[in-house]
Amino acid sequence: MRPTKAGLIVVAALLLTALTGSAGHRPPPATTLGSVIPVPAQVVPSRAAPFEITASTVIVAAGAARPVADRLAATLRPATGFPLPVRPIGTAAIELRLNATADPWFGDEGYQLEIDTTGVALRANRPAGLFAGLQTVRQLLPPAVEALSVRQEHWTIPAGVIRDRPRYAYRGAMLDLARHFHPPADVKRFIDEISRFKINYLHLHLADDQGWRIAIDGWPRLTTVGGGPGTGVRGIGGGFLTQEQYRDLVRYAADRYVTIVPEIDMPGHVNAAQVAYPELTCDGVAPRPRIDIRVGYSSLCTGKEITYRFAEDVIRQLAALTPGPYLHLGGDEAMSTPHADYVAFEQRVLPLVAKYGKTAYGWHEIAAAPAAADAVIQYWAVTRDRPAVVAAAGAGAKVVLSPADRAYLDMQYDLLTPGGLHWAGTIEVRTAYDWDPGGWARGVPASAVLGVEAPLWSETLRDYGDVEFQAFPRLAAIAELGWSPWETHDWISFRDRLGAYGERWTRRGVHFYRSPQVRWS
Ligand code: TNX
Repeated sequence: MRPTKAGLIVVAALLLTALTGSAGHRPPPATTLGSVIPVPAQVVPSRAAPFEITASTVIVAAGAARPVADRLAATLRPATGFPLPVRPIGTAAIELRLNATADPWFGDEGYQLEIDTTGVALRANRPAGLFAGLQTVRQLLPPAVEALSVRQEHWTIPAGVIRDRPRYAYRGAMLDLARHFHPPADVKRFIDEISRFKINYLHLHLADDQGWRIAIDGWPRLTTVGGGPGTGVRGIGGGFLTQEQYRDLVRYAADRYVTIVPEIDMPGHVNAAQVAYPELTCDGVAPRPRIDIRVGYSSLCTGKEITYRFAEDVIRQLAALTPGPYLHLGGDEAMSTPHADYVAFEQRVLPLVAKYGKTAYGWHEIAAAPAAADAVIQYWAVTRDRPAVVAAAGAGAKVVLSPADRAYLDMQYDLLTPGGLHWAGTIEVRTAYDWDPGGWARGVPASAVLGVEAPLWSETLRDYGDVEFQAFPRLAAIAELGWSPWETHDWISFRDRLGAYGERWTRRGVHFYRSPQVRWS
């Protein structure tokens, strides 16, 4: 039998223990090194005694490392009750440092964590890497670290070395605010949760047939009519974001190294906009407001100039509001737009995104337009052959994998779980975990894959508890597909780490699905 990498690591660890001997007098750690989601790229445990955070622990960090150190201290203070001062210089038990001598292996988001009995050294090229390392440190501490009041614990971190970096640059989650609006406070809670798993993009689906959720200057009725009370599925999902609220969300996410990707879906999925502005239809007659969940019946009038004035106003304003690189124009399920009109429409609007300094992004149907060669294409098909996507990738497009039968968080876990749809099948945790984004879309080379995203459509999600139930634990599975090297992919390992993680969700009050595939601690 060929020795596995994991096997070699264990052997190395045992040798190390044999050589260094003592297990020390400290209590054994509550977690093992490597019991982290997403699993780190390289883990070398040592049997040396763990490091223990105590009342006298000091954190040292200077310059751009300082904000991450402050965040680390702030996350550890409530449960430990320790002061954990952060100082610019000095000897410290916990040190965060940005590398003077950059090691390219770590890139912008990688980090190295060295833990021995005397302390913790966290190093990265960039603050985003320190932030990723901070998420790992949290998971290496006992689950009681999640408590909001002081707990008596040995706050140990297992000894060893972790070297880690992401497999993909794009690791996303999507939240649909159109079918049911979810207020900024809930979006922030969601950002808190996803950033723990090193998700770095949050795609917000801001408009659809049932509602329009972002204020656009010059088009006030989009939100007063299209986003007001009575909009949304069953008329109970009303609400919208002002531009100031959107900016605040962008800042909140950026503080957690999450970049927001706004989406306005066009030329289909536009009924709410057409109720507000009937001139966006071909006959100028306002359609009736829709609160059902059918798709494919609405289309912008691709032959009217006002359509392009509208699209450009929206694109210009969203680009100005969005520091991130991507602007998503939807493009899915335009069943009421004749194909030639669809292609002509995309040929005109996709370049507008570049005109305002952003990279266009769209659902895989946009691959039919040559302009998609400069875009990011979101693959949501349940089949693995999409020749148009292969052609676009060959012409330069990047692809984000969101196959609906694997990555859609709005699919039911099984036919008995409440909430969710099942048009793409049911998705238990193992189904969400056991696939490889790298080789999924046949004919799309691995080099064209930018990453992976888990979309959460909100037809059935009335409140934030519903959001959590659909997202967790499956989002953790998608996060691991996006971050961890394929060589580490192992369902049994993931299942066990997930089972141990459950206690952290429970302590935080996260309403997650207790899948029977997992033994929850
Ligand atoms: C299909 S997949 C849609 C959405 C629905 C979703 C429900 C895709 C790009 N469009 O309009 O909300 O199914 O699962």
